[in-house]
Amino acid sequence: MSKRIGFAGLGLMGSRMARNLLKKGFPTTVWNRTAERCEPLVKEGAKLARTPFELAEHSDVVVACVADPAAVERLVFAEDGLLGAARPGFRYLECSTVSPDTTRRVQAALREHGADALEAPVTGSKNGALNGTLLFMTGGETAVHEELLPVMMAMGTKAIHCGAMGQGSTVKLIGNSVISFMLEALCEGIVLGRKAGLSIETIVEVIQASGYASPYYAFKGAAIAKRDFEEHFAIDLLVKDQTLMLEQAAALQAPMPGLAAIREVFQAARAQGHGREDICAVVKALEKSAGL
Ligand code: NA7
Repeated sequence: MSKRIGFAGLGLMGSRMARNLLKKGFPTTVWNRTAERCEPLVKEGAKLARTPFELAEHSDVVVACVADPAAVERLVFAEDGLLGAARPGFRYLECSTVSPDTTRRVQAALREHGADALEAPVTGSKNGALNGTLLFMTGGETAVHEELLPVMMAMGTKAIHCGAMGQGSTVKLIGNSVISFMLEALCEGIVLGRKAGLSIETIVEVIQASGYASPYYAFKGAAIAKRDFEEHFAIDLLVKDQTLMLEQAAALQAPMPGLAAIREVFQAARAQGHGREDICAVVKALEKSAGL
């Protein structure tokens, strides 16, 4: 028998991930802070939960994909939170990108009720969520990873177990630090190149023919060339991750001077009103500084 799934958080990522679970035949119940966002999935066969508590009551596994640590706090620990319905055997799959401290705290609280959690932040953004090709990086018990693998494989194609609870979130934050550097470097190059009279296409063509080619440069370079800033992954959310990474860096006394500087460029883009645009809209902040 398929596990009964509860899905919390029907944003850009979660709505697409929940749809894949439904399509693969998992009995699915959904909850979202703004209840109207549940309507399309309910029309497609999902059940509706009024609270996270009710969601957990009707599910064997709750999958969460919410914005940030505050959202996880609300989902799990609020008076009507899912913790109240935790019981032996209940599982929580945390797909949001949050801090390792948050996922460890959630796991400890669930374990007091005989339940357990696996953190499984994802990469692949909107298209990966839509096509069911996400990569999961997990933290938690190996046995829980194995147990929840069929649920993850309904939404993605690969899951790498990174270690104990907290390690999945840490790897995810490292990954988002790396793409921050890659994207900001590309955007600085594009802005300078344009001032020097080069086309974006020529810059990207040379990068892609070189030893430092990456599908990421092709994807984001093409979007910038078309001025297509529709959200795949919002600047607000990347700044949230950069901040979580810098907090962890401070706690571990591991300086990240590059990331600290790059975050300011993304902060400038937010201040200019681009927070809900795709992360490649950071080019607009650099264009503005360069007088383009
Ligand atoms: P979105 O599209 O911004 O969606 C965020 C979701 O989180 C959405 O369902 C929100 O509900 C929910 N949310 C935000 N704040 C809260 C609080 N305080 N309480 C409960 N629910 C909340 O983000 P993405 O789908 O792109 O990304 C989701 C995660 O994956 C994030 O960690 C990324 O970094 C990776 P709403 O509809 O606004 O009521």
